Amino acid sequence: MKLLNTFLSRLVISLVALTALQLEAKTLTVGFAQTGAESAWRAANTASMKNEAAKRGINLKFSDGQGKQENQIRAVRSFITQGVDFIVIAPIVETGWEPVLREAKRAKIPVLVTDRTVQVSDESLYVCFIGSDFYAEGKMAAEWLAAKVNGKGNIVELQGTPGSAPTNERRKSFADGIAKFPGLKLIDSQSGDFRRSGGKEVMEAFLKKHGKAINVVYAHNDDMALGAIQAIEEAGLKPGKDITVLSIDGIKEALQAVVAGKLGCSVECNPLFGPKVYDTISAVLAGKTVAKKLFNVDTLFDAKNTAAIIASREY
Ligand code: GZL
Repeated sequence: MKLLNTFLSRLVISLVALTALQLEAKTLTVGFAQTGAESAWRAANTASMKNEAAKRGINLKFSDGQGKQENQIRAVRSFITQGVDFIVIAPIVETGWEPVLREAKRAKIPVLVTDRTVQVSDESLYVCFIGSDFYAEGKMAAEWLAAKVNGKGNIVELQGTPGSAPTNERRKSFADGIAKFPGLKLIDSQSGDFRRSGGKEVMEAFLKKHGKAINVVYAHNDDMALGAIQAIEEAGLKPGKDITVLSIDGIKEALQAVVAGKLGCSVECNPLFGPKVYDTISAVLAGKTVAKKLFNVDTLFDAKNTAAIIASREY
């Protein structure tokens, strides 16, 4: 009898240990190389990725690139060494990713690109892209402006991070959009690096250089637009009256500026795609085929439609 009890208790212990091991084995580990913490949009994007991972019991290894590609590449190499199940990258700039993506492929670790696109010669180096269509955003902004100012005005542009996909595409599509209106002239363009302080400093310089010749400010993101609005007011001018300001992202503080009449419009660029990223990772690990590019749907917010929705905005 004693022998049987010993055998049974040992059987129970090993079954519990096996179950624990199996449970441990099932915990998904994802390495996420984020660009940095340059804007309110970025903070919302990071929160979405972290909160959703916690909700799903995913072991998220998070790395803040602090605005430098070399930090991101170092983080990806560390994820490979750690043997994570999946790697997610929000690439600061479009180029320079091929070598480390090949290392991930050799290690048989799938990579998902979010937020900003990469330029590679071999698209199989990443599973798919999840983010917004930056070209469409710039086009929507240009079309809104042309209607707002009847196709006439001198524009200064606040560009985002040099070499980043949103900067490249928002600049090109806006230029393509205003090209149809000879009365709309781009008189100056400079990077504020997607930062509020950058938008304010560059706008102060534009005001010194161009003064009252400026009719429009086109900012590649809301943080820079809000910085520019501050500079315009400090110069004794009225944003929304003396100068039309338009931007992209749709953060709540920008929508409040739209309602206040200081910001003409903000084209949404929704950052809350944590759920979509993890759903896609689960689908890929389950052997399902996913589309190469999964674009988020973005809306333009201006005086006509912002007041009604602002309370419900999550970021
Ligand atoms: C867009 C994202 C951009 C935002 C900025 O998807 O990469 O970077 O427009 C952010 O606010 O800094």
